[in-house]
Amino acid sequence: ENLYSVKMRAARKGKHISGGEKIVLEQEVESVVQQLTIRALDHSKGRPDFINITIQNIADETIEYIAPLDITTIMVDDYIQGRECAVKVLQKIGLSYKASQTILNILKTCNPMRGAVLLDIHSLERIEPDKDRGLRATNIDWSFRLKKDLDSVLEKEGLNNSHVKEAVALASKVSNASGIVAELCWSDDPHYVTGYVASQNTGYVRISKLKALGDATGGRIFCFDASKTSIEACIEYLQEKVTLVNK
Ligand code: PML
Repeated sequence: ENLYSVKMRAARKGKHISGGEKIVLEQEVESVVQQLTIRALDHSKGRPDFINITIQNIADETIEYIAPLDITTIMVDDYIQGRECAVKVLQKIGLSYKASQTILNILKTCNPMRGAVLLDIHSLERIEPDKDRGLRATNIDWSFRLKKDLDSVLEKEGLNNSHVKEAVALASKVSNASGIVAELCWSDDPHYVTGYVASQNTGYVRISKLKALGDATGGRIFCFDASKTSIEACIEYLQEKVTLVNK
């Protein structure tokens, strides 16, 4: 199979606005470039003055296939309740109450970045090498062979939107990285208030409201346990390994 990675990022005055990535067959490259261009030009998050699209061929033998995390959804009345719920799920994963609160507070206050915060769960320090850019988990998508099936499965569950699809693929890779014990995420899209906590032991736990409508803060926190592996190995896996998720 001839596969290509297509990546888009859009910025204004050097600040991240939006991004996206797909791994597709050669014949899909053109339409995916168009789709990602439309997303980049969506002005709801501000008009970009810079759009970068890269197209790169991927060697078959470098690809890793993984299973997706199971998805559950918790409905909450408002984001206050949602955030309490997120702290509980983080504690269930094994993080202390203090660590869980710290994780939540960082996401509440961090500026939208291209990448994620990498947080050491023992020192509670941010350890991503580039604090402005964050750590980008990239080279991830659903396996093209099964995409149609996936759409019908997600549709039945009322989950067939690009936020969910992209987030589940990414969280499945992130939770598979050695050293990562949990992830907390909500979107920086002001119109999208659902977020999640993910880990190998809980799966992908969606929480219906994690922020107020209109709030443009959001992003991802990857929680790292340094006793398990080196930071370098973890970062290398998250950024470089080409991972396709199979349903
Ligand atoms: C994003 O698209 O920016 C992140 C969305 C995370 C939640 C997706 C969901 O499960 O609804």
